Amino acid sequence: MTEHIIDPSIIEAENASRAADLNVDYDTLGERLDRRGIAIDAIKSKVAAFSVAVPSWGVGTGGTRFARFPGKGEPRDIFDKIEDCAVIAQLTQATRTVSLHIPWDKADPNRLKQAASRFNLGFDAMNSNTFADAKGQLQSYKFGSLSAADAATRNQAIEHNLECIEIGKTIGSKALTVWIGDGSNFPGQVNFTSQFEHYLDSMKSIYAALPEDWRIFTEHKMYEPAFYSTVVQDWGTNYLISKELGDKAFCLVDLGHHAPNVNIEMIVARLAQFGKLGGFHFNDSKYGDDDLDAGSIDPFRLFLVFNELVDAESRDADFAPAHMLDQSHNVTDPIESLMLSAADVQRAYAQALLVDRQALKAAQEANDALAATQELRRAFRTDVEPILSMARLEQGGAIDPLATYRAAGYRAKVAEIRPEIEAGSSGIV
Ligand SMILES: [Mn+2]
Repeated sequence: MTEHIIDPSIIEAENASRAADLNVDYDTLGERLDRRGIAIDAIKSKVAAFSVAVPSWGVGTGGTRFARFPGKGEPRDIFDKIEDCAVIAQLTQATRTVSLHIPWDKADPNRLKQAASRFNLGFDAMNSNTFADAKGQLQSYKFGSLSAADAATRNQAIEHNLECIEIGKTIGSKALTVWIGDGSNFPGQVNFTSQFEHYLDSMKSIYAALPEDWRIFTEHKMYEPAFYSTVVQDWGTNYLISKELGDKAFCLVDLGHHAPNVNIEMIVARLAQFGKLGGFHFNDSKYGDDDLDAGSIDPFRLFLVFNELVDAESRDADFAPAHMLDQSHNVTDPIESLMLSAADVQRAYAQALLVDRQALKAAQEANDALAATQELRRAFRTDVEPILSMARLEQGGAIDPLATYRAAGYRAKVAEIRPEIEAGSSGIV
């Protein structure tokens, strides 16, 4: 029996006030889609089955290099975080898994498993952390971790990743995501080649410990915290890594980890074509790794990414990249941001499902650029909100997650039992 944190009667009352309008909106959209040869219920089913993982670190208030402004009722530990994730899942019905970050979320794995199963939550990819020093660790990662010049430091970083796999095995995770901050700040500080050799050797040791049914995801990022060079700086290097490691290794695309204006959807297409697209960290960006809410800056780009994913899905039924949000919430209630972001990712998926693939192909083959791009724009301009709302309603979620969350007064309630915590690591990866 799944436990509910938000009293279902609150959700029912909130939904009751919106159900009549939703039914009209859904039927109207259904008629319009029907004229385009699209069955709205089929789209709704796919949207309902869609899930994006919530990062445990996302439910805490984030920060910048300059400051962190803690919010009220912030989670004190991973168990509070799991409860916050359960609220997001209950209201949106779009986030069935939680992604843990070790050592931030370190706890008895059996307790973690129990805590999540109370709310019928599963665990997504494990995330290792060798970009910061953990309390009491022997070697420092100041000058690198998996690619460090010092063998003892590399070994410690490898051991940490092996520990993440062990924890993950107990809690039912099936993947490890590795992102390192290794790089350099000065020309000449490191030898690019030997640094990357060290990295590959370390990753091979980690790969060797992966269970048979696990995947390993490597995440590229152009810069930061190293500002002159970064070891895994772009998708090309990421692809090389996945090829060097083997069939269980895949590339993870974090939308914020590219230079402005980079054609990310094309990177997605390339990685999918060659079977190396592992998954996503969804967020949005104006300038760099801003970790803004998914779809808040450039929803068209998010749609174009999903257009490639649906295209890949249409060619390969087994195509199933991992979806996760990776955001930092500095000025909003993280639960609110994550709920809206999950819906925005779902929205991009729903819009991409509306693209008439045959018409698009015909336009492309006829070199009719405008007809092709109009096909995409028509899908993107369709307001699919009634589909998302109906999918939530039918699964016990909220037609309007934000309004329902506010009506439930969750944040004020947990603020009473969770004492304010000091500003700590914000965890932007
Ligand atoms: Mn990320």
